[in-house]
Amino acid sequence: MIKDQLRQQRIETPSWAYGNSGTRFKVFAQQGVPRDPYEKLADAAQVHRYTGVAPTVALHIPWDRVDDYADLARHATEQGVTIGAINSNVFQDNDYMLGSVTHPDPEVRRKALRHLLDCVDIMDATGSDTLKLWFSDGTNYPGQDDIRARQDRLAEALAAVYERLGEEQRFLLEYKLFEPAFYMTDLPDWGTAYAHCLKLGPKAQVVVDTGHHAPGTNIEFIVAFLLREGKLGGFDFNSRFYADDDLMVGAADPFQLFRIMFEVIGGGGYTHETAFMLDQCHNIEPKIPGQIRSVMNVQEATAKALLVDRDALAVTQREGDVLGANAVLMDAYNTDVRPLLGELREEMGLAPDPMAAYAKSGYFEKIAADRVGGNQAGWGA
Ligand code: LRH
Ligand code: MN
Repeated sequence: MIKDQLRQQRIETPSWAYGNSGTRFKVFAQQGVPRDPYEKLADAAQVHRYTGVAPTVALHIPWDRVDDYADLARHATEQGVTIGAINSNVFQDNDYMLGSVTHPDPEVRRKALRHLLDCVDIMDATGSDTLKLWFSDGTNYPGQDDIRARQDRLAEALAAVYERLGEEQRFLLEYKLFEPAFYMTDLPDWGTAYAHCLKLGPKAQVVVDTGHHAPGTNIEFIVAFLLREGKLGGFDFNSRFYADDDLMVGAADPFQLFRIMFEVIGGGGYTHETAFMLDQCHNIEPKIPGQIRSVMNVQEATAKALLVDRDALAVTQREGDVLGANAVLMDAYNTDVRPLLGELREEMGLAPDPMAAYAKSGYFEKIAADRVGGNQAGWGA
């Protein structure tokens, strides 16, 4: 039973995790980094090859711009993966200094909306059904712009994108507390994203990036609430010690990831309707192993959450047995699920330890030798 549920898991890896990334202080280049989206997809296919549960790859436009998106989708299929969410990018163009879809200048707003609609065209060309919208829009000083007017502009742009979506398509609206804006962010929290999505309709849902909250935020409460409302579209999984650190999911706080997956399962969200995406940057660690480890962290948290004895929990909760109820959850969390996952991988025809299997494959040595010259991929267009 639990193995069947784990075998059904689908985790989407982000194309940008395979490229160079860093901070404002330094982006460290690494050997063997892909130079184009084709090589990124080849690397992502390695993660699926050794974990069996990472069959889709999110793209980011223009970082993954190509002349022929249908050909890129064909290449993905040849590699054993498919293209997942299309991520828009209205945060790197000089014109967006004061905002993109919320910018005071209607000309700039039109330019930003044009990009969002172009991303839907790319969804059509690649067969993707999901558009992920994150806006860096915000202000740095009180009085810089009118908070309410910017919400009107945001709502107008979202409505235009919603209108353009096809029957089977949806968009996921991503919120973030701060950065790059440091006074007010136009989409700062789940409530603002939820309110906009509610007004738009069923094809608009909220994506929870686990690095986008104020310290101390109970993220699993947000998950439970959005699931209850049918407005949880998915996750950008990563972890952090301080801000939007984009570290490997489960690395900084594996217990939080377990609590989140516990609410996902309890709220009926452990389905393929929920997009379980990774959104991470491997600034100093090797990229493909970093993604494999991240997928394994999600598998482990999910296995532990699936192990919770919900009948026993219901009894202890009904009886107000506080310690008893907490113990039921901690028993599951404190269960070592690695042997179970090792067995599952073998039953799936995979090596029990994906990290060791990838390391032994020689793939890294091959790409380090082959990928000489050209421009390594990164966050630059
Ligand atoms: C913004 C964000 C968003 C992406 C970007 C790569 O912080 O989480 O999801 O577009 O990272
Ligand atoms: Mn994100």
